[in-house]
This record gives sequence, C-alpha cells and structure tokens, in this order.
Amino acid sequence: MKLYQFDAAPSSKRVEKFLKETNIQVETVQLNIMEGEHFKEPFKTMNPFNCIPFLELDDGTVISETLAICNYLEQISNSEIKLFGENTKEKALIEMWNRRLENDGYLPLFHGARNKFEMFKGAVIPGTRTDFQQNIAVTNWAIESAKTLLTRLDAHLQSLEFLVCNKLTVADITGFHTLRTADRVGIDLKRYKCAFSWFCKLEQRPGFQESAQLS
Ligand SMILES: N[C@@H](CCC(=O)N[C@@H](CS)C(=O)NCC(=O)O)C(=O)O
Repeated sequence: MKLYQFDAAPSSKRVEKFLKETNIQVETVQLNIMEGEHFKEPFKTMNPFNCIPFLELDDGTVISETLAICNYLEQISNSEIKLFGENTKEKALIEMWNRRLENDGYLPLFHGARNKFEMFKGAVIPGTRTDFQQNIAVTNWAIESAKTLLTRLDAHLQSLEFLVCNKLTVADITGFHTLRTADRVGIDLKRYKCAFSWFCKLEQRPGFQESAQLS
C-alpha cells in the first residue's frame, strides 16, 4: 500500500495530521504537483481526478479524497485512537461536523483561493490546466459563506475544547484547515475569539506539526 502526497499541499497536510494523531504508519511517495508530476504516467491513469492525496492498495485499487483515505486507514489499522468515532452516535456527529465544515467553509474557501491567487492562474479547477478564468465573485461568496460558518463555530466552541465528543476527532482537523484557508483569503480570525483560541491550541499539538511549511 502506498500513499501519494505532496506535503506542502493542504489536502496532504490533513492526511499527515491524521496519521500523526493516530500513529498509523503508511509508506508515502511525494508527487510534486507544482511541477505537474501527478499529470504524468502512471499517476495520471492511477488517479484520473489528477489530485493528491491518493492511496494505492496492494490489489491496485486507488482511493482518492482525504476523508475517504483517512477513514479507510483507520478501519484497517489496529490503532486504538479512532478519529472517526467509536460508536454509531459519535460516528454520525463527526460526519455531521465534517460535512458542515467542508460544505460551508473548507470547499468554498478552497475554490475561493483558487479564484484569487496568481499561483492558481490556469489551474482554477483542481486537477486541470486550462485557460478558464479566475472569478473573484467566487472568492467573495466563499468568504461570506465561511463567515457565517465561523460565527456558528465560535458560538459552538464557547465552552468546548474540541468540536465534538470532547476529544480530538477528524472534524477538528477539517476545521483547523478551514480556519487556515479562511486566514489565507483574508478573513480576520481574531474576530471569532473562541474559534481562534481553539485553532491556536490545535496548532500547538505535536501531531499538528507539519513536515512542509508552505500551506
Ligand atoms: N477533495 C479532494 C481535494 C484534492 C485536491 O484538490 N488536492 C490538490 C492539492 S490540495 C491537488 O492535488 N491539486 C493538484 C492540481 O490541481 O493540479 C480531497 O479532499 O482529497
């Protein structure tokens, strides 16, 4: 089994934190997406979505999508740390938070960044290189959606150390990267005091220390 990553990319950083927090070991191969390695064979055919991360199983099956990869690794590992939850109720609550965070924050902001920054010109749609133009209206919509989410998150985190289940879960990792991307597109995180404090505490965890600095 091999995990294809580019350590500097946010999606890889989400998987990296998951692996560190669960102590799951997996052989990792770096694909430099800045140099287009993921568009070269055999990777292009292995993962036609042309994005990292993706996991190649020993039987040749390829699993892409950060959360699908982490969920699979958790299920096949014997790690006692279960970031996707230990029982049906925990699993549902974690899934709920993950979906809220991704739908209202992480994904809009991810596309907001791709529609704003110079480095994404010609690569607006993930896993493509085309002349499709960036559109700042997408970024503005993303900022508005994320601000609504952050207000709700801030209220939710007033008396909690973690988002759900009173312990670190994969939802905290998704949430951490949502705030990081919010900061990147220009949202003032300090306006969301409780959410910002939660974010700063997560940042200090040993499992959140990153091998590549660019995010
Ligand atoms: N929804 C996917 C997103 C994957 C994704 O967009 N990865 C980016 C890096 S963060 C990528 O590989 N981009 C390469 C490209 O756009 O060419 C996931 O969560 O895994």
